[in-house]
Amino acid sequence: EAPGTEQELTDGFHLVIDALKLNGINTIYNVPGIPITDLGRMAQAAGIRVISFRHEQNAGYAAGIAGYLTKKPGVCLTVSAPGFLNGLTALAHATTNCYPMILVSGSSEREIVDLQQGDYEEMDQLAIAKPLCKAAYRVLHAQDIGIGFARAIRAAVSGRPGGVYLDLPAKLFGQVMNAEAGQKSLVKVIDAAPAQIPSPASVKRALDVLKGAKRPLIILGKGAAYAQADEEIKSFVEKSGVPFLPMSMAKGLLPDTHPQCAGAARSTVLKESDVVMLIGARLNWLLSHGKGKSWGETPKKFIQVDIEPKEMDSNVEIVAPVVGDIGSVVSAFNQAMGSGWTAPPTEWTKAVSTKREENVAKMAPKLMNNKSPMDYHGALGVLKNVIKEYPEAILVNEGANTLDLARGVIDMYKPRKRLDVGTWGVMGIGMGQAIAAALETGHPVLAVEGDSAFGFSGMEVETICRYNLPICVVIFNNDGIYRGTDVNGANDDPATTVFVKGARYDKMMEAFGGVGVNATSPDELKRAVNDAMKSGKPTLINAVIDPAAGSESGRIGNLNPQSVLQKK
Ligand code: OXT
Ligand code: ADP
Ligand code: MG
Repeated sequence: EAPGTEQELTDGFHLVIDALKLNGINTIYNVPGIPITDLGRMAQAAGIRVISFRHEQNAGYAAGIAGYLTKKPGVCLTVSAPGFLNGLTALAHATTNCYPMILVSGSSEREIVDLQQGDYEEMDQLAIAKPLCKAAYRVLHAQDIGIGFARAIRAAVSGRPGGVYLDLPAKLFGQVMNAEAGQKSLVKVIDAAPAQIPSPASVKRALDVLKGAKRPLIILGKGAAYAQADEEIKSFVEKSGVPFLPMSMAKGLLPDTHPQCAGAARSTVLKESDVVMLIGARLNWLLSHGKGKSWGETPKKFIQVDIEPKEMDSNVEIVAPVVGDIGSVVSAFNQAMGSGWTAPPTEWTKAVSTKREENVAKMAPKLMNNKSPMDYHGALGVLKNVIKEYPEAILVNEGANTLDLARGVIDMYKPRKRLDVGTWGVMGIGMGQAIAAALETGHPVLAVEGDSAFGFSGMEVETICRYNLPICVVIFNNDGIYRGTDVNGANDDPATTVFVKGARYDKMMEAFGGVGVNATSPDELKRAVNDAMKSGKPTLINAVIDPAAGSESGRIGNLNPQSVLQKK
């Protein structure tokens, strides 16, 4: 070759990394292997934080919640077929929960897959991913990598956020092209999630309905928390004087101790309200579809604020739909309300606060229960005080009784500090969400886990130790699912819902160099959690809970199908 004619080259590996960096994506959650091991190494060398997990599902849950916390798509990177499938549950979960996430999977070669000739980890991944996400794309040529990532990023965060699948066949990574042309082929996504301004007529209609209410209620959902319009929402709620009910992940958007919070008067406000404004919350099963017994006899008018027009009238009639992004809608509300807004009748607000105080007072003595083994309330009383003392800490929570009781007992004070099982009530989000929360926010994490729930992602305690993350896992160990007392009367096999009695989960943490503690009383629990919060060391506390303390399916036992036949 004559001097001066050699051209600078780039390849698929580097174009993927450059596309991520150009778009401000600085973390990848992954499990390495063919064909993406080198991609991870090179990304790490290029300054991207590459967090390696023990199972793709946990990496995927981490990416999904990272998207929720940051409004940037969380990226999960997996190998082909089995790795892809492991990550797919998390992608579907992200889509269901409206978290922006991109699952990037290496895949086998098209020509072999399509002829079904049995390639290494052969699978038509694109076709399988499609129904489970918002959008799915495949990139075949290095010069299209920039466009592929741009489409994926825009699809994940614009409109209703969700999961996107990006298929990268192995051969793509090794393709070379001219470096300058490669650089030019990359796309920095401009205004990936554009403001969606509500129509003035819809804003007026909504406020007119709210104004006409005698017993209004605002329900805040995790869409409102996601929107990061915290100040606007707070001033709207306060200016309106309307009681608000936070869905579980919207707790803390305004403090649970706020005088207008109706969290502790849930059934009263659902039954007795006459106008309900939903902000970033769907009328799905968690709200009994907006009808039936839990909504009582009082006729309701629903106002709904959501970015997704198709959400309106999905379960009941919405008399005032407001389609737009929550930040824009709520600031339009604030402007239109001016200073002349009248608070709802004190008869109503008084009734709500009286009920709330009653419920809080009823619960208070249970939280002081000092007995050993602990019951849920005795243990949760301790953790309630920990979050009060460390309001910046992020609470991750899963289980059945462990979830439902912690949700009620532990007050949250700041937005996006409570991360839980979401719309599907899925077990297994625990360690993935805890890891991403620690990495993305830099704040300490308290993960409150049922012993069953923890088992779905427990191997990631090694990951927590490897990255030395400030995560304190508290396992509510009641020897099983819901309760540890079930007995199988038919043979010697254990009952289907029980685990090894007296298991010591704290030893798992010790195996990897973290701090393990066995806590049998509230005092021991308190000491151990406070030590963990102070030291920031990876800690796992095995909190011994009375196996008889829980109830079947926690607060949702009514969802278990029943037959009139009682055959066993
Ligand atoms: O107003 P009223 O009087 O009604 O009172 C309410 C509030 O006003 C009041 N309250 C308060 N009082 C006083 N003070 C305060 N601060 C306060 N705050 C509230 O308390 C009551 C109740 O309030 P709440 O909770 O707001 O209201 P309610 O009625 O419960 O709300 C309804 C719902 C539906 C919104 C709520 O219940 C909810 O959000 N539920 C979510 C439930 C959920 O998602 N559960 C998880 C799934 S369960 C099951 O599926 C499990 N599995 C199967 C499985 C799953 N899920 N996933 C996979 C991948 N595989 C399998 C399994 C395996 S759970 C599970 C494991 C369970 O075992 P563990 O060992 O992990 O856990 P343990 O049970 O601990 O053993
Ligand atoms: P929860 O479980 O807390 O009730 P859901 O997940 O059911 O909340 O509902 C969240 C809703 O918020 C979804 O309908 C989604 O379209 C909507 N949403 C998410 N982000 C925004 C946003 N920035 N602006 C408006 N709506 C949003
Ligand atoms: Mg349990």
